[in-house]
Amino acid sequence: MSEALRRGTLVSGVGSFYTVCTPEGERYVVRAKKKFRHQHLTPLVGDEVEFFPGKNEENGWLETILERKTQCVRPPVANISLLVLVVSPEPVPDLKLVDRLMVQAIRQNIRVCLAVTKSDLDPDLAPRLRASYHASGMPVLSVSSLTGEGLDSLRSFMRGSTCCLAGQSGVGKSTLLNAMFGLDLQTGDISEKIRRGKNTTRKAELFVMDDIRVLDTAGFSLLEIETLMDPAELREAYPEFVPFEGKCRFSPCLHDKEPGCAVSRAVTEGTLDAERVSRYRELLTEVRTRWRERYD
Ligand SMILES: Nc1nc2c(ncn2[C@@H]2O[C@H](COP(=O)(O)OP(=O)(O)OP(=O)(O)O)[C@@H](O)[C@H]2O)c(=O)[nH]1
Ligand SMILES: [Mg+2]
Ligand SMILES: [Zn+2]
Repeated sequence: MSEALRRGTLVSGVGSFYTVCTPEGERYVVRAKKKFRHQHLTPLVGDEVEFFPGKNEENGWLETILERKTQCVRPPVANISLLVLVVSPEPVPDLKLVDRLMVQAIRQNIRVCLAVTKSDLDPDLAPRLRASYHASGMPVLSVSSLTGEGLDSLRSFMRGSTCCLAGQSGVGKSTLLNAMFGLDLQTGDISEKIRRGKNTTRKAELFVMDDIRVLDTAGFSLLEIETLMDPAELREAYPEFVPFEGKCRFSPCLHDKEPGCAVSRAVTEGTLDAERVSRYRELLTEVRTRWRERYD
């Protein structure tokens, strides 16, 4: 007797074993078929899949990965509709990482917001970042898992979405999910010596609540992401440049060092945030190099 194919969501993966959750809330551990490896297709947390549950106590098999609506490389997750970027006063925010993740999200039409955690430690960080990202349109929320500040606003923001929390190790992603949803995720200290997190969360895991699906992911750093795209496309991922399109002396203008650039003018006039534009230019240089060397 052949078993029936079932539908479910991939909620976690360890090695070659994956946990799949059905719409009824049943969980099964399955293994990926070899064919995925031949297709260079790695199952991702968040994937909608078809699987055979497996008989008796045996593990089942992952049969099909359904078409992905979105797919992120870092963190490696599929089908998210909201990326919650998380920064905190400590570890010191890496805004290059924030910008890069924002680019990745915008290019796929994934909504993005910035949660500034640990507001109890420095209430000024969120307002500062809000000013800096104002022109980009990215919402910046001030939260504290310790005092509870902003947790309701963030929860409302996440309602109806499949959300992924991403950012450096130690910013408080797991602590935030525990505080917001009463979960019991393991959290870690910040190292006294290097002032960084200790990579407490090791893998991505999806939690399904009533009207929110949320992914906790392992912290990572700028070193782990590379951005391969046509340099001209990077500009499109900066919403604050849109009002200046067609206003530069040269067209197309990458808003780098071209004379008569409207973006440079806006920076001088204080309409655009100088640091954000300067980080864009750094990233542009990297993207250009990477694009030139893409066949090496
Ligand atoms: N003061 C304060 N400390 C916090 C807050 N949120 C988290 N922390 C502390 O920050 C440290 C790191 O928290 P985690 O939740 O493990 O951080 P994470 O982002 O999940 O880190 P990784 O799993 O390593 O990526 C812990 O010592 C937490 O107690 C907060 O709102 N206020
Ligand atoms: Mg964590
Ligand atoms: Zn320009």
